[in-house]
Amino acid sequence: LAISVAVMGFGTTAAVAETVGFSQIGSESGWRAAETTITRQQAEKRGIDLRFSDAQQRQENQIAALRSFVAQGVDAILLAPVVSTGWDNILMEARDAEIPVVLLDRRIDAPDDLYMTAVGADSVHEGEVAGGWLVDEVGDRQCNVVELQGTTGSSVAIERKQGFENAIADHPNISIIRSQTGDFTRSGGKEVMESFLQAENGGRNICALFSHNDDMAVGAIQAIKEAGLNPGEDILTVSIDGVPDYFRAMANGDANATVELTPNMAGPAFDALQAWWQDGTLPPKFIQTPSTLYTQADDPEGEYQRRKDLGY
Ligand code: GZL
Repeated sequence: LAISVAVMGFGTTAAVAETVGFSQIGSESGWRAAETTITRQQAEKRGIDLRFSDAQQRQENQIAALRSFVAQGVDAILLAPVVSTGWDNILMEARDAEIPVVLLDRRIDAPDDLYMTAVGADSVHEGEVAGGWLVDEVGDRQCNVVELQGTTGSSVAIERKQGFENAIADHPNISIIRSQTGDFTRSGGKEVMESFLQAENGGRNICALFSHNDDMAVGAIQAIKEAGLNPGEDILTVSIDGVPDYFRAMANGDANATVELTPNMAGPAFDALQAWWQDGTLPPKFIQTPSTLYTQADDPEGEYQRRKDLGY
């Protein structure tokens, strides 16, 4: 049985078992892997046929996947866009095929009629929460910060950086002395942190690390230890995601704070799609997920256990 509904420029045949194509960035971080696991679980429980593609963090692979989903005539597309530009043409092909696109966890620079809605955190706010913690933590003390940036050109790397800079703007005692991408990976975070430590008197000039995600921070913590310093004490660490291994580091005193990002972006995305398939209800253009700060005072061991049950 198929119900044909042509609404607001998106037409679709909402079949009994909808087919959704998911173009996932890759599995560069623990958070990303959890997002994939939870998306599969969310599709399963809704009886949605999920077609999955892992792009190994390459935009051209995502574009090819989207073109394939359009050719298959899927009922909807989920896209976690690795970078924020270069999507207009392929998204016009999806729109011309009347296939709605929902963005997960990152944003794009494109006309907003090219996607139905975007699910994710306010990434500028994430950076502001992280920076705000450091401002409160160091007070008037001079604090040289090193920054591990996420994937170059991704909306989250651009916006988290902006937010952190907003938070420290009125505190001249806090400044970012080095900033480089670690591409959201543990190995990237470790390698770049090693170069920061070597360049900054073995790390003795560094007061704090701001990392755009926990996986890079976990790699950096290893590098700090190998340099003979105590992470979480000699060098404070503040990060974003809230993955189990970072909570474990906080429980051990090796890390200080993180801003949680839910890996369950698919739940709100599928809810929006099902409402639309059901009766043509269109979601808002942005469905915001919360950004909660966790520190060593917030039962990090318990949070570690809770997230192990979450799909990590
Ligand atoms: C953020 C998401 C980021 C995570 C990283 O919304 O896009 O991508 O913070 C992941 O762990 O690589």
